[in-house]
Amino acid sequence: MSQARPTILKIGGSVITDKNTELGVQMEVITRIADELQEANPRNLIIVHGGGSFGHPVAQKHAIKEGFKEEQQIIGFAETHHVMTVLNGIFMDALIWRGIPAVSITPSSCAMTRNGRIQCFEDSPIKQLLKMGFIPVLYGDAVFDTELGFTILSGDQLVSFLAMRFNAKNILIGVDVDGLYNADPKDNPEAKMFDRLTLEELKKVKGFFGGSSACDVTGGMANKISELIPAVEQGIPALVFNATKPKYIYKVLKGDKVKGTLIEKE
Ligand code: ATP
Ligand code: IP8
Repeated sequence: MSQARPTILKIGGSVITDKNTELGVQMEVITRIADELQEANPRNLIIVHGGGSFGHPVAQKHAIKEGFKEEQQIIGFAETHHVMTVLNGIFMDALIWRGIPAVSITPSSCAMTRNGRIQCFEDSPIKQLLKMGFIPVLYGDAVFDTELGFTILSGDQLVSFLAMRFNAKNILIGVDVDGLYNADPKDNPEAKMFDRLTLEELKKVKGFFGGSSACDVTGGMANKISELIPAVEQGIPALVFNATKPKYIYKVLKGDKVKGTLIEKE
């Protein structure tokens, strides 16, 4: 029997951490998300979480994304990877102690990039996890790069890559705003949200999507959207929604309608 098409859920660092405080965790949000995952009891789900106030400030301090240039960065790479494992541990704790069969997969141990783009990825453990009913959990990480020595692999690149590799049914992108707007809604209260965008429309409005107001080495919303395009081109729909809102993760996993921006091929 062939494996059912998985859903890829990204939980943004803006959701589970406080991006204005280094190593600040949004514990209440993590707890609530774990409760919602337990209640939704999803099958065929891959979760990817972002770096927020854990990965980004450390990666920025040591210029990890730019690659290896000097000896002092070596400890910086180790620290960046470590803080991501700490955040992942906090998230995993909340899932495991609720009886959710989630298993953490460390990107730096199964992926290598070439100039920042995934070049090889060992997917057999994820295939096996899905086949056996587990929920694989990955995250943006400091990874090894064949040209740069090392770099940062964003959770957003991973989401799109996994969606295409596993022929996902859909992509759900949880962030701390309601969807995609014609300007950053945090800077502009008049900004208008898009309910639905086709790829053609998305490409026209791409310039509206900016970075993150907090420390972010992977390009904020603008990069998130660029990463999504190849997966949507393959016919995989993506929904950008607010994962800080109670019950939203539960509803999107159940296929219920929530406020957000749906991106479809046409
Ligand atoms: P992380 O990279 O830590 O995982 P994330 O994936 O949760 O973080 P960000 O990279 O911080 O999310 O991107 C989300 C932010 O993008 C929002 O908080 C918002 O302020 C900003 N943003 C910029 N332009 C727009 C726009 N046009 N529409 C919506 N959000 C936007
Ligand atoms: O938050 C970046 O992943 P993202 C992770 O998904 C690091 O962009 C280590 C900065």
